[in-house]
Amino acid sequence: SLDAMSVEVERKFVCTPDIQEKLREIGAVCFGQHEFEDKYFDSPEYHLTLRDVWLRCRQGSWELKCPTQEDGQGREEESGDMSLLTRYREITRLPEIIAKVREVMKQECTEYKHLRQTEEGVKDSKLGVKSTNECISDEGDQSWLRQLNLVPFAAFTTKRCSYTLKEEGQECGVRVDLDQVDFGFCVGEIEVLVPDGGEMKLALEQIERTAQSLGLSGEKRVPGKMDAYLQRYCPEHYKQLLDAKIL
Ligand code: V4E
Repeated sequence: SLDAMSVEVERKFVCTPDIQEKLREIGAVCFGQHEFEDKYFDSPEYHLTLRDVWLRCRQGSWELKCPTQEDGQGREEESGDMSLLTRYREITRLPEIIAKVREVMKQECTEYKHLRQTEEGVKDSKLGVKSTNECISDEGDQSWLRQLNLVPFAAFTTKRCSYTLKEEGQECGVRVDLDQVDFGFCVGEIEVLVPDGGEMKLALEQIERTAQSLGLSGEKRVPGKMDAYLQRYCPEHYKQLLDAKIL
């Protein structure tokens, strides 16, 4: 995404063999096919992902996906197809990513302080040693990862076909991605990027309409690339995320 802070509203769907034909029928235009590698990072204790925070490096570009403030407030009434939608704030500027990661790790420290070992307390106190600016003064320097005790937990390559669907009179278009990952898994995504302060309701309606015109109503929650990856390669991490109701 180009915005430094925007909300990605997304609905995943199961790819059927006729999906490309259906996309053509509803006027979706394929605007490119590309391949990229994603590497995801977390602390060994999964401080980030257990809070539904996802730090990744895609072809050298960093991105942090975090739950939006609205999540958990007023979403309980959402039922049926609406519950298939996910909303994440996407942060793409490195200083902001680092600040947010620090904040999330501190939250965890405060809430679980009484359960913590002395050793972890010492480690936590190191988080604030260097200023954000010092950490990223050298381009390509990834000392901030070490300082925050972040290690890779997943890496995979995706082949993506991207489609756009521009409805008449609408500012931002709907995008549909068909993803195929290197460990043998496919998933489709309908998404709208809502810029900071943009209209959320419109995005939700656009996604709903697109899903319906693709004949996708009545599906249950669809596992994404990460679900499939963790289930296969990191069963312990996967179980913790299921138990925490993150996945
Ligand atoms: C947010 C999230 C994860 C990180 C990967 O996010 P996703 O949008 O699935 O990846 P991708 O490659 O399509 O990113 P893009 O190219 O659009 O930037 S892994 C799990 N989650 C949470 C999550 C969830 N709980 N439920 C659903 C349906 N999706 C994601």
